[in-house]
Amino acid sequence: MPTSDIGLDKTLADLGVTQPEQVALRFAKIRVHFQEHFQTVHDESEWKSFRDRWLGRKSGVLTQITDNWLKPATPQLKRAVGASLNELRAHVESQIEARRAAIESGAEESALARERVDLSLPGFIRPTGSHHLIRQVFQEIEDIFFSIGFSVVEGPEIETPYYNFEALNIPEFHPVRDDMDTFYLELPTGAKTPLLLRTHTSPMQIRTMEKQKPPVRVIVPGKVYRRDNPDATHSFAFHQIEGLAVDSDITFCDFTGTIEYFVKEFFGPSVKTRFRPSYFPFTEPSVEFDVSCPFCGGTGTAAGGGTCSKCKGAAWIELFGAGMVDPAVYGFVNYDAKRVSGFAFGIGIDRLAMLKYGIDDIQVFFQNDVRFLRQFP
Ligand code: FA5
Repeated sequence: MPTSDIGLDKTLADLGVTQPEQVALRFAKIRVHFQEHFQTVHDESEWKSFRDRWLGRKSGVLTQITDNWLKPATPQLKRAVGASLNELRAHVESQIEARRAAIESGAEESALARERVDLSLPGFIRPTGSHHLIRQVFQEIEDIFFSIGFSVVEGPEIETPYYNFEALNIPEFHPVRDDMDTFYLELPTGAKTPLLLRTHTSPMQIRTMEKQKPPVRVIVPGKVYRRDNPDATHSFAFHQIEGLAVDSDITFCDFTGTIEYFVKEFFGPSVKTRFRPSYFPFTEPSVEFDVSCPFCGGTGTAAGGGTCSKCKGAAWIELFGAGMVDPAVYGFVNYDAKRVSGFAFGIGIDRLAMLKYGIDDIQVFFQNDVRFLRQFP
């Protein structure tokens, strides 16, 4: 209803109001008008225009009553207009405030309703990944060695020739370096020492012994690099786990017992083991460690007859190199070779995993094909 309909644009005299009772009637009409308008206010923007229309300083209804009715009122009517105006103001203000609170809490409730979780709805299935098979094999091996008192240390993949070769009793021009050609880093001219990608985890033997006195019992999992051409059993980046135990009284029997324990835990108790003489400049004596072929049960014959394709009929599979630590190595780390003894081994993880899980091409470990990875959840 426009304000002109309730006479707000006129003075009381213009409206013919001369008695206090008539004033009361006029104000009663305004209350009705207020209530009608009040019903239509439901949200914040409606509330704001409602508030401005009634309480606005310049042209709100209450301002108009003050300006057009109260100020020009005759002394006889002034008191009645003033009293009614005060009552109306109190009513309008309290109603407007109450509606503001109602709108606010209503908005909160509906926001809460929007956020409420319906527990009966089906959940989201988020696919979880799994560890790469190589990581799983590392874990298996680490657990076995943890159980007999070894701990894990890790070291840098970028090494100096000293740690990768010299301190392991492999001087420059030693023929063993041919088998371990690697990648060298481009360094600024004038750099004091070349840097290379380590060819094995054995440098950590030196770094560990430099840092701690015997007893030492560590394994070193990690990535290593060689300039080998990729084929089914070779990669230029692969994984090894080094083992080193040094103490005052470690014998060759401790060495063979530890290795056999590990292999039977890893492949199962029925697997047979054997040592063959070998050569590494940092172990003396050195051995290659073989297991009876787990695929043909150490017979050399495949289940359906014919030669076993895994061991090629040999009945044995070469697993890794190892040996008693060469006394010359102790000289590089200030251990007294007369007082300490120990053993070391270096296991190629990729080939071990291939053996255990029947994988015939090392390259699948690096291709990230999920059809392969999902077979090892
Ligand atoms: C070594 O690397 C010695 N550091 C091991 C060692 C440690 C001997 C401590 C004695 C004492 P070798 O070069 O044989 O040894 O390599 C160890 C294993 O790494 C191999 O048995 C094989 O499983 C794996 N390996 C070697 N070259 C590759 C390659 N290009 N790709 C994948 N695996 C490889």
